[in-house]
Amino acid sequence: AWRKFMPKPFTTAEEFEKEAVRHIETTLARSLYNCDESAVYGGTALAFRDRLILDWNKTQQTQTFKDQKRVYYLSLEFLMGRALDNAMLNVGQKDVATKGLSELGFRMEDIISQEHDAALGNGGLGRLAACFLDSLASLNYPAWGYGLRYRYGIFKQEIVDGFQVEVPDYWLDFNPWEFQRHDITVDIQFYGHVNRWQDDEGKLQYSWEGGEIVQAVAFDVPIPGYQTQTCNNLRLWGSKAASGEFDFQKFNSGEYESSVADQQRAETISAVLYPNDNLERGKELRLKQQYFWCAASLYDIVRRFKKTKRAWKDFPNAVAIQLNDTHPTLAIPELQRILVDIEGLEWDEAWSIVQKTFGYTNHTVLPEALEKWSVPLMQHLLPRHLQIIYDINLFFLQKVERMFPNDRELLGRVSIIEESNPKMVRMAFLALIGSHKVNGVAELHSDLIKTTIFKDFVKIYGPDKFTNVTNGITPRRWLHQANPRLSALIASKLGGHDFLKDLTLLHKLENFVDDKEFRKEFREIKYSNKVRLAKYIKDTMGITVNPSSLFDVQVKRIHEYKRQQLNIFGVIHRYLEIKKSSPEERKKFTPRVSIFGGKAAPGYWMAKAVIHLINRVANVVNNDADVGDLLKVIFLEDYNVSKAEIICPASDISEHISTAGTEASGTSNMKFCLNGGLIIGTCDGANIEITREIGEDNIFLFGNLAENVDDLRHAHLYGQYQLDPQLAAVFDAIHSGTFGNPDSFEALLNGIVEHGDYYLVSDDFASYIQTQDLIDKSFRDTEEWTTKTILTVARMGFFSSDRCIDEYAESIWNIEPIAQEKED
Ligand code: 26W
Repeated sequence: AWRKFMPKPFTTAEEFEKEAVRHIETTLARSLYNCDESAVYGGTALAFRDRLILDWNKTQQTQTFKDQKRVYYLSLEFLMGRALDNAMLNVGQKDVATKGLSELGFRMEDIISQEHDAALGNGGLGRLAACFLDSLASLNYPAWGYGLRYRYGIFKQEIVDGFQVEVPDYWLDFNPWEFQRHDITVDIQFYGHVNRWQDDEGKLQYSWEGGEIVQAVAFDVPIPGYQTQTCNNLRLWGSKAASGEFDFQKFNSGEYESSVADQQRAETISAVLYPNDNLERGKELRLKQQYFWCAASLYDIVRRFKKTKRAWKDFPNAVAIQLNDTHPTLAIPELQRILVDIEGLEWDEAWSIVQKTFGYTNHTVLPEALEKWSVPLMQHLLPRHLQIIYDINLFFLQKVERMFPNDRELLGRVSIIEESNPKMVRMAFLALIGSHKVNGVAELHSDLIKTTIFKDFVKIYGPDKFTNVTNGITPRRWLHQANPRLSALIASKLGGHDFLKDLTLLHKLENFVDDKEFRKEFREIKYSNKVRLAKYIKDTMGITVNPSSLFDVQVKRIHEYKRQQLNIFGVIHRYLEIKKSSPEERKKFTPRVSIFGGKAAPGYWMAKAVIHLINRVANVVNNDADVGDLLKVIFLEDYNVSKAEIICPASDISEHISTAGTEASGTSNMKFCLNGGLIIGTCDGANIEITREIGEDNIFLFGNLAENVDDLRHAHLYGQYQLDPQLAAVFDAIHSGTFGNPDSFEALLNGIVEHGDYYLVSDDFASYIQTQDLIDKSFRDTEEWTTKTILTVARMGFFSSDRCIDEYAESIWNIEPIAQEKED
C-alpha cells in the first residue's frame, strides 16, 4: 500500500541540488552560508545513498523471496577505498551531480577527495575481496560479504626523517555508508568449559557452558552493482559488551570503573585490523576476532536458513560459504558444533553438510604466513571447538590409515595437529579437510600448492578437489573510475561502454592499433595522467618531476619476497652509471622517475630498512646536480586504494619482481596493464598468464624460474657463493657511506652476502639490469612503445573479476544470478 509514498530518485542536476542541499541543511544541520567541501561531500553522499537504499531494499526483498542459493564471502579484510565515486558511476548519475555541484560552486574532484578511505585490509587479499563484491553485484549474484567492523583500519604511514611512522587510522567520524542494525545482535561465547552427559536414548551430548559473552552488532554496507538495480550487502560485525555483561550489580555497588572496563574489553575485539601481511604472529586477540566474526556470521546464516523451514540436508543447496584464506577456518568446527550440539544431527550427517558448504581459497605458500594456533590457547578460549577439531582429525586420520596402511609418517604429515611443543592446530589443513574445493589464485600458484604444502592431500582426495581460479580486478574502479579519459576513448571506438560489463570486448581495440589519431589520443591520455601524478608529487612532497620521463612504479606492501630491495639496488646502480659518465655520455640515458610506495608491517625490521634505504637514496639522488632530470627517486607516503587510483593510470613501467614461486598472483600487475602501462616482471604469479594473453613482446620478463629456486638456495648455503659484480659495486657505494650511515643497512646487505640470499637478489641482478636497459631503449622508440601499450590494453579482457566470479559461481558455489525484471 505504501508503494505510492516511495521516494523517487533525482534525475536532473536541479533535483540533485535540491536533495543535496536538503541533506546539508537538515540531515547534517549545516547552514548553507558556512558550507565547506566536507559538508558538500556529506550532502552529495547522502543524496546518492538515498538512491542506493531503494535498490538495496528491493534487492534484499527479491533475494529472500526467490530463495535461490546464496554465497557468503567470509573475509577478515575488505579494502574498499572510497564509496562515493563508485556509487555515482554504478548508478550512472555522476554527470548530473557534477553539473549540480558546479552550479553550487564546487568541483567534483574536490568533493570526492573529502571521503576517508575504508581501509579495512592490508593488501592484495583485502582488495580482491572488494573487487569480488563489485563483480558479484554487477553480475546480479545473490551474495553477502561478512567481515569485521574495525574502528581502526590499516595504519596511516608517515615518513619522518626517512623512517616509517605508524599513525592510527580512525575512519568512522562521518561514515554515511554504514547502517547499524540495532535489532541484529548475536551473543558470542568465549572460554568456559564443556559438559558431557547421556540423553534419554543413551546418546552422548555435549554442551559448552560458562565463560564470557560478547555481543556482536551488525553494521550493513550497501554494495551497488554497475548499471543494474542489484545492490548487495556487506555485513560487518562490531563488538560491544553484552547487555547482561554491563553489570548493573557492579554498577550499583560502586564498581562503576570496572564495569566500564568490561565494556571496553569487549569493544577491543573489533578495535583494530592486524597490520601483518603474509606473517602470522599467533596473538590471542586475533584468534578472538576470528571466532567472534565466524560465530556471528554463521549464526546469521543459519537463522536465515531456518526461516525457510527447509530440511538440514538442503543447507548446501541454499548456502555456499567461501573462506578467504584460512582466517575464517573456525567457521568449519562452528557449523559442525551448531549442527551436532545444538540442532541434534548425527556427526556424519552434519559433517557431510559442512564439507558441501565450504570452499577454501589459498593465497600464499610462504611458510611464515601459514596460520597455526597453539592447542593450549584454543583449549582455553574455545574448549568445545578444540574437541570437535580433534574428532574431525581422528576420523580423517582413520580414513587415511585405511587408504595407506602402515604409513605413520604420512599420518604425522597430514594431521591437523602438529606434534610440536606446544602442539599446534594447522588451520590450512582444517580448511582443506572441511571444504569440497580448494583453489589457488593463479595457475602457477595452484600448481605449486599441489606439489608443496598440499602434496599429500592430492594423494588422499585426488586432484579434483583442487582447482585454479586466476584472480581478476573490477574494470569499473580500475579503468572507468581511475582513468575516465581512457574509458571514454575506448567507448568512442567500441561504440559505448559495454566493455565495462564484458571486458573481453577490449580485443576490438586491436583494429585501431594503426589508427594515427587513436594512437595520439592514447598517448596524450597517458601523458595527462602522468602530469596529474607529477602535480600530486609536487603538492605533497615539493619535488618536481618531469612527466616526459619514464615513470617506473613499484607500489605494494613492502616485503622481502616482493624484492623492493632489488629495485632500489638497481636504482643505485643507475645512479653510479650516471655519475661515472661524461656529459656527452649522459645524453644517452633515458630520464626516469623511480616511484615507490607501500607499508611495512610495524614489527618487520627488514622491510623498514628497505623504506629507509629508498628514502636515503632519494635524498642523495634528487639533490645531485650531476643527475638532474635523468633520475628522480620518490617514496610516496601512505599508499592506499585512493592513491592507487591516481598512480596506476600514470605508469610507463611497473615492477612485479618477486622471487619466482613466491607471489601467489598479484593483482596490481593487472591494474597497470589495463591502464596502458607495461610490466617488468619475473615468471611468477599471474605475470605468467598476463604474458600468455598479451604476448611475450609486450612484457619485460627476467630472472630465474620457480623450478630452479630450490637448487639455487641450496647452492648458496653449501656451494661457493659469488656476489654479482655489479651488485658488489652497489654494496661498496652503500658501505662507503654514500647514502648515510651504512650501519642502518647492515642487516639488509648481510641477508644477501652472509645469510644465503634467500630471495635470490644477486642471482637475478644482472638479468634485471639488462632488462631495464632494454626498457630504456624501447621507451625511446615512441611508436614501438605505443603499439605495445595499446595491444596490452586490448588483450587484458581475461583479467576482469567478472570472469573470475563466474568461474567461482560455476565450479565452486553452484549459484545462478537472479533474473532482473525489465523496467517499465
Ligand atoms: C595471518 C597473517 C596473514 C595475513 C594476510 C597471512 C596471509 C595474509 C594474506 C593471505 C596475504 C595476501 O594478501 N596475499 C595476497 O593475496 C592476493 C590475492 O589473492 C594475491 O594476489 C597476492 O599474490 C598474495 O600475496
